[in-house]
Amino acid sequence: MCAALAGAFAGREVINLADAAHKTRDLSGIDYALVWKPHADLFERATDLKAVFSGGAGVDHVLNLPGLPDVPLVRFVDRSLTTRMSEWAVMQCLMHLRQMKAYDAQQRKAVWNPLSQPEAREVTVGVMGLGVLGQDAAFKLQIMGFNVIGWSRTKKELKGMETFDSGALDAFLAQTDILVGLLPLTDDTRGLFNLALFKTLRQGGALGKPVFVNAGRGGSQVEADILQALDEGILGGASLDVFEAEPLAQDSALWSHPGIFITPHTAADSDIRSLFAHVEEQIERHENGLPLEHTVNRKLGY
Ligand code: NDP
Ligand code: OXD
Repeated sequence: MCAALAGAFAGREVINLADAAHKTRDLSGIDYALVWKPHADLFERATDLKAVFSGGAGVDHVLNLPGLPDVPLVRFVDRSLTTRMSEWAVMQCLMHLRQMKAYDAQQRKAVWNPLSQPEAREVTVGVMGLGVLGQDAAFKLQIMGFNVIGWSRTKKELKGMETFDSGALDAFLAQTDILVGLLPLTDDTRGLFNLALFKTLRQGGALGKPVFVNAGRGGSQVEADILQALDEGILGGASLDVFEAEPLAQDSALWSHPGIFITPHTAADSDIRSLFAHVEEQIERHENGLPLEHTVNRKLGY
């Protein structure tokens, strides 16, 4: 981070609080804070903040920071992060479409056994969350040939895509073969991906059984229910990048389940230089009297 900081925020004083030398430094008079997992006393010390910037696209844990001041909270929105997330979502959907778990198991046993191969257009991918990440992923999944539908709190009009608002969840799930979760963690989305929901996904589509893919937040999924759904044949597979508790415990049964792909919350890393450029741009806007972009609605929690 230090190397990236060296070229950032030209003409401004920057205090890197990861540097122990600033442990007791007076932070009153500081205008902006960029945070991810800050010291517990940050907001007691920085009493004059004009805006807080989240180091990530998700803000669930930032909203829970003790003493978070009532100033605009800006989240990270970035082309590179968005592109990486779409790469991950498309890759996971293709891995399930092309039965890569089964082929990997066969390869380990030197088994030559071609499996049935549906085409992407026979498979409906339902994307939950049609924000910055969900929309980009949805369009790129369409380009790969999947039939893509989407669900969000407020209904979206997206070219060539059937969309649903939050009141039409059951109709959306009933058509979905691969469910892709790109939702923020809020009071409304906590525990949403549970056994009851998995049971309402379409059974008997081109993949045989539905698949669950999640890179939103682990707090939205019930991991015991994912395992149960896989073991009872309600789900045919899963891809998880986020977990109820991170890092995922060594003894979690998710690690060794033959139907699950696991990545360690790396679907879309924040590029530090892009993050600093985004914060710099927003500060410039603010100081030029323009509205801050990507501000969080604290009532909605995202
Ligand atoms: P946005 O805020 O742009 O989009 C959020 C979407 O979720 C919107 O479409 C919103 O609906 C929808 N939504 C929120 N609450 C509900 C609800 N209760 N019911 C239905 N839809 C709802 O967020 P991003 O797309 O930028 O990011 C999504 C999440 O991805 C982040 O919050 C973060 O948790 C996660 N993330 C994960 C990363 C990783 O590496 N695994 C990296 C970056 C982000 P509406 O459009 O109506 O407002
Ligand atoms: C984010 C994340 O929210 O990395 O940016 O999960």
